Amino acid sequence: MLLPMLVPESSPPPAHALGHIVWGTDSSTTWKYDAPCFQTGLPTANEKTGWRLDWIERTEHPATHIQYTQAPVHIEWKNAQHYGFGLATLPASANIAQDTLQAYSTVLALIKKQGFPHILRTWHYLPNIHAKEQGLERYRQFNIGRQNAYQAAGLHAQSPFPAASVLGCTERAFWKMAFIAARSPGIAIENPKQTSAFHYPNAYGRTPPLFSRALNHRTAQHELLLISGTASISGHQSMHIGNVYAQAGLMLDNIQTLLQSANIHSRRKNLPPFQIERLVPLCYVRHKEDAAGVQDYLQKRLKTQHCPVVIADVCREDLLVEIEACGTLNFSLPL
Ligand code: 3EB
Repeated sequence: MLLPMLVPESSPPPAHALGHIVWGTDSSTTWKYDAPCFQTGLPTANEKTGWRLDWIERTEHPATHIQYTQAPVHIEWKNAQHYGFGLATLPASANIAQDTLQAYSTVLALIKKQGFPHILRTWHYLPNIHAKEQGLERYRQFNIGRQNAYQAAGLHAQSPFPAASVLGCTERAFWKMAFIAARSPGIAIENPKQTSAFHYPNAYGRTPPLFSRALNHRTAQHELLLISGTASISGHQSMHIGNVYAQAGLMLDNIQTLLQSANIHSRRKNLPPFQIERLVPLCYVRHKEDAAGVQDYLQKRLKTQHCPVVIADVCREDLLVEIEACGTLNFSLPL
């Protein structure tokens, strides 16, 4: 069973985590992690502490933790029974499509060799995401590299694309991706109110973004739901341009619609389904000034204790806010 746990960065890391993602920085914490740790460098907006997402697989199965280099790509990888978590890094070149192809190809080959060929979730924070490179936005160049890598690996249109988050960041030196992979494939969940990203029209780039809106993955003990970065998009169109609260509203409506789709597919018919209040959320806002108000709005509507808000460039220039989420249904727990 894979459990996501969101904690302040100041909490001690749990034993046996497969991986960690840290948003914000708390210079007073210097944990030594026994698993790949993605220090995203994205700042939290209005909080002193950083937030850390710990991925924990509940299993007796011993873990394998390796460092793998195929220059210039370096991958740190840790797996247990059903799941593994990885962090891929390479020095950024002047060609993000090439970097993306190279990094993905190395990752896809490594996870196959390790016995976890199904990539379920990716997190990307790309320097200068809206800047142009050879006349084309870097995000679009990234999409070209990602598609080329899937094609080269023969994965194109075969198993579902992973759930993903792609945002801009300020760190310039490295191309980085954190990812989760599994021994068995996930089930793609799409949003009937949004065009599937892999079917976006050419206006958003000649190479579409290859990700699923959400991925459901199950073992005998549980169901895992991994929801991609979700924004104020209806069909394929950005909505409520310039209005961050209206965007936040539609983005949560999109999460609700995705949950309905996920619950139709869920195996757990007679038990409580995935519920928005029980998900682990993480929100991105483009402008620092919007962070506190958006956080307040989200915590009221999500009824959650805490929704971290970090500052990042959402990958469509006209969008101001985006949210991702994940959650687990545990079959063995009475509810
Ligand atoms: C969107 O829905 C907004 O390129 O992998 C969100 C999540 C977005 C993932 C990706 C892009 C990606 O199109 C942007």
